[in-house]
Amino acid sequence: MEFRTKSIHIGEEPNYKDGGTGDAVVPLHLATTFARKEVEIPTGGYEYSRSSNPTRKAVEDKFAAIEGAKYGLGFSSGLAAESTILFALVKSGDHVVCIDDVYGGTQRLFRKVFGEKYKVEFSFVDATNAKLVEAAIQSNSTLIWIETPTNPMLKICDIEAISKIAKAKDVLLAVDNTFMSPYFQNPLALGADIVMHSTSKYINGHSDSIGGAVMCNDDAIFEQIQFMQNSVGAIMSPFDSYLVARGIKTLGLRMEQHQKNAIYLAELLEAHPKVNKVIYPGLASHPQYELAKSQMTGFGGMISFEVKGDILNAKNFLEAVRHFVLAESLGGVESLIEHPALMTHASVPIEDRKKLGISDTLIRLSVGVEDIKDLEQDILQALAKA
Ligand code: P1T
Repeated sequence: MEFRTKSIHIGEEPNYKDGGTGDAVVPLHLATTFARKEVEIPTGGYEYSRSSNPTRKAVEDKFAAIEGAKYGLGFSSGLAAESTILFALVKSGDHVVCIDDVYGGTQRLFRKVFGEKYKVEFSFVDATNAKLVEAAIQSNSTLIWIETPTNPMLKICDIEAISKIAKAKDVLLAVDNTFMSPYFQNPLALGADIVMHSTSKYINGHSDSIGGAVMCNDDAIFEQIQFMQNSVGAIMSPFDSYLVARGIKTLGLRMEQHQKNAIYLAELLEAHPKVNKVIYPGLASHPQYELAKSQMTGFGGMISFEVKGDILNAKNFLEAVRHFVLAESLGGVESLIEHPALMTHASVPIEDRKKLGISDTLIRLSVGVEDIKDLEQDILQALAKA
């Protein structure tokens, strides 16, 4: 099956068996527990909803299908998915190599929780250079964690090259694929061991559900993560599973429109006199444009750019837009705009932000699927006020 067919049909095959009603859409199963006819056998295959739930199973089957994976798991947030991966696969005294420009919340989780509290060692490196990843690997390294493209600098890592290094050094590679969604990039096919998504973004796509997903192919990795998920209880609720399953059905359609609008606006911004620089993987000016074309099937809907001037010019712009909602998060049908240094990446130490290029004039756009004429007008009138 092709992507859009899978995203609609997998996990929602009508059930006519044993008096099943043949729902064309997965029902919302709110039951926390499931009755059995015999003491030792769960009659319908389900026991207790923390361990597994029919609505969650439907969305988990979709997660696996759209990433081309054997297994999918649904979590209560992207960070819950990340925490569970680390609890399952990393222990105190282990070392993790992480890309430097990682989402601020991920960096906080790694440094403050796993680093300071559980004594896991981290090296934050510029993983756009695979050699730096290789050089950072130590005898106690067990995991490499990358985001590509990164949040918010849209740096791109060579997944295939890093996966070869990981295999040679017997270290696992996990990729946060939130920015591209499974429609534009499939890290498992490029050699990654684990893929993670914040489903709060493109996968759900409507800014009305916080969730996370993990996909993998290896039986042992899956069993460890599933065991940990059931043990710590970081599960996607039935209602969120229902919403996310619904969102996935239009993921392909939405990603095409996000990208179309983003390409248009990236070119508009790049040519504008009040703009310093534009970072978008689909622009020939992006330093890894060739790599982007080779490992992704599209460029997505995220743009970062700097307005000319100082923080006041940036604030004027941010407060002047009308159709772009000034808010954290990304990947919804509505366009969002934010200031990484003051909002999503405020928890990243200031020296690190400076090194990464998260400046006071950097603005991040999550380009929605609205009519491009309205978005264009909005950007132009706000730039006039910047
Ligand atoms: O918010 P949550 O579902 O827990 O996902 C965390 C997360 C993980 N990975 C990436 C790449 C992310 O962008 C996020 C969340 N990011 C934002 C809220 C943001 O505005 O960037």
